[in-house]
Amino acid sequence: MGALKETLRKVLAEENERIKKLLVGHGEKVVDQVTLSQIFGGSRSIKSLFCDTSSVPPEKGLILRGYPIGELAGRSPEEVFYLLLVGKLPDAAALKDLQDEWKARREVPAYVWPVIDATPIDTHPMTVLSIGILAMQKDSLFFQRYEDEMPKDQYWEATFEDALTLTARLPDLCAYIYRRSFKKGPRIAPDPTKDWAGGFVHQLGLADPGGALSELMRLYLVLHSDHGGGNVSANAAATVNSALSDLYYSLAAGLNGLAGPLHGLANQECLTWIQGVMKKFGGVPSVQQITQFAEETLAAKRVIPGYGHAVLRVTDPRFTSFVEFGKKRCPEDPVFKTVLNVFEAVPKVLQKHPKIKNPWPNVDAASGSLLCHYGLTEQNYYTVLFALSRALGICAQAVHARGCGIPIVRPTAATLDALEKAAKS
Ligand code: CMX
Repeated sequence: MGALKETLRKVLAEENERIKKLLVGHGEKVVDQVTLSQIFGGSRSIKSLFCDTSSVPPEKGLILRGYPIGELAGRSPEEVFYLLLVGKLPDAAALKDLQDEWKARREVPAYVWPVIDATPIDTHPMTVLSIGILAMQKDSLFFQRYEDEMPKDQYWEATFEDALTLTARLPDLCAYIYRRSFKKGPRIAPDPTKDWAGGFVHQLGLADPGGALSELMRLYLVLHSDHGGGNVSANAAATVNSALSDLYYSLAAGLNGLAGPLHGLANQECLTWIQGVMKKFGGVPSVQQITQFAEETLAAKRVIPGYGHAVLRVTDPRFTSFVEFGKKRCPEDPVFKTVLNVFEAVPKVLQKHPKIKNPWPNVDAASGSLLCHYGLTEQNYYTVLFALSRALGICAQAVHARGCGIPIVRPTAATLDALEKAAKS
């Protein structure tokens, strides 16, 4: 891993130089302003964070290190993790280096399994994942080295080591959570011949003749890897990490945010909603029937999962990539066909409500239908897949934040009195 670490050292030195230059003479430059509505509106669109791994222009969607996400659809999670860390795709040697490193570190320590086994079997898989990550916290190199008086300029190296170990171990941990939660049998040992996604599918123990599920998993793990710095999971993890809580604490914090139904849990909710409409109409519902069902959902003051977004104002390109996969691989699947009909019906329903700023599908609108098609039918598990992927972005962001010396995050909260005074002034 020496080569990747040395490349990162150079990349971080250049990044720091750019930040230093930017701040000299421009430190007081105003880049945004804050309105009262934004303070009461979830801080939407205020530019107050720094994140260089990816960005989400509202009219385009996710861009990872300059690559629109659709262009990365054929890549592996390993390549994307390298890209997030270093800013460019790896050559063959660098890719092999990272794959070998992940393989060497992938075994979850034996003390973790009894911790997992102590949770009630009906505990949500996201809770079990969070517990599993925190159970490994004692292995944090950052934590240990901080206790040994690590100097500040080495924070990023210790964070990088934790990032590699954590991301290497997660497939094993996540696969066991699946096997245990859904009574699929004992843990399956890692297969050293497989890549990160293929090895994970192998450990899930699902049939994968022809490798289509592994291909879908590769796509899934690429598409969910990062989404800028302001989303709940990235933002929560970055805030916690800025207190120099190590990556185990920070990742668990971020993933706890991902477990919310307005964020990552929406992919589980989305499949449940789709199954609800299919059940009601006895098969693949027509666009008209879905329209009626969607209007009933809104009338019941519920959200339609998989639609809308806090930033995006177009169809999420990650949804488009999943749809392209489905059209190629399983166009006749009834759940997938329903997803396409929902795409025709729901935006028109949402557009009738001007308060809904984005009527278009997000990443969660199609993935469940594809997972179901390949036998991964337990939707309570879907956010764990999202988490496995999002860990790549969270870890890469933390390495850069510590490498750039970003201080503890501490915005100021105003009282109602102070805001009323500001409104009058
Ligand atoms: N169905 C019904 N109502 C919706 C809606 C949807 N899909 N999307 C937005 N709205 C509503 C909001 O609930 C809000 O209502 P209130 O004013 O009554 O509170 C109103 O429209 C305005 O919301 P907005 O400004 O358009 O959207 P927000 O930035 O507040 O919220 C999001 C964004 C994603 C939470 C919202 O669109 C939503 O709840 N979508 C469904 C859940 C979902 O798919 N989440 C996954 C997002 C992707 C991810 O992070 O993983």
